[in-house]
Amino acid sequence: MPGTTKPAILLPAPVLPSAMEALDGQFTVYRLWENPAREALACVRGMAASTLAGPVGAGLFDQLPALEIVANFGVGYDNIDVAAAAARGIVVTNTPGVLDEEVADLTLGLLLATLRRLPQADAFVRAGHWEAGGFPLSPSLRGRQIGILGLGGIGKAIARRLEGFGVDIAYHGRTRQPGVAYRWHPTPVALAQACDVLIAIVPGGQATRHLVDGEVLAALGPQGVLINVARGSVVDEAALIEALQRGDILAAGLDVFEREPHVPQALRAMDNVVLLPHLGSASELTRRAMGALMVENLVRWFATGTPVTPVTPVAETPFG
Ligand code: A2R
Repeated sequence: MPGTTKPAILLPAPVLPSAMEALDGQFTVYRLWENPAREALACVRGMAASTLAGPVGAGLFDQLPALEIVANFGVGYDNIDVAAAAARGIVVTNTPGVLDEEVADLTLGLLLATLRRLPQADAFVRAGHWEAGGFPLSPSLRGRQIGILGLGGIGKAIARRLEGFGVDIAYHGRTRQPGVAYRWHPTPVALAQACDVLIAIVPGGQATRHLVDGEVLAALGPQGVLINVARGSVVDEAALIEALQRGDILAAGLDVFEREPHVPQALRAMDNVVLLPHLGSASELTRRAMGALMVENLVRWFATGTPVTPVTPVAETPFG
């Protein structure tokens, strides 16, 4: 029958309309939320995943015996059990590179908003308080030492921008990077001790769970500012709330949370935090580019057997 030669793929949750259209053009698409028949799932060879679709692991793989590839919408793939995928010979791809500059832009915006208290100042004007007196003076970015926790593609894009701001930059990763001029610190605590702004931009998953804990926050110090644009799991949220309440650190700018979209009431009630609903790559332009790369990974896999951006095999599963 014409048309049945298109590979069958599964969508666990809706994706961007532009990506949906491209997928419908290239594949026979089964939508999990429409409860496709078991026989349909048996012929599914590809999957388009995202953090919105929930965890993708052995449970789902067991229902998809013909699955060859999981193409993730996003650079972080802590939503996918890559070890379970590898054990079944399933290829996993992500969307690195196309969002680095966008996430870095957002990070600088969040950093400045947190230090100069821009959302609080906007609320001040809207509430009509300006006519009764000026807005209190804010902390500053001037003279600060910035620590980047995870100097990868996005971390470097953040660092490039920070160079223009004339601030000191240091970093921590598991290894010192050859050819990088920024100071490397061997542990997150050592980085936090040397800095008064800590920007978390490591991948999520078990290996980085609570990398920023109470000890790291204490090391950041009473003038310290934490910016988290990585994953909620990277920061011990309970320890962060305590550190902010006790004045162990000054302020925080958070784009990600441990149980998104739940944001603890304690954080929502604080005046020294800026809270965003996971906006990192969330512009129309960049989300379209991510969708196109996700689709291209599937198309290339079925056409050539070589996806564009396979996830680099890792020693330990980032599945958290
Ligand atoms: O550890 P290294 O030298 O491989 O450096 C990587 C670092 N990293 C870690 N640092 C400390 N402890 C760890 N357990 C650890 N695991 C990884 O994070 C590297 O410098 C950086 C990750 O860089 P990329 O793989 O280029 O990721 P990209 O595109 O910058 O995105 C980072 C994350 C995503 O996975 C999403 O969760 C979020 O940003 O949007």
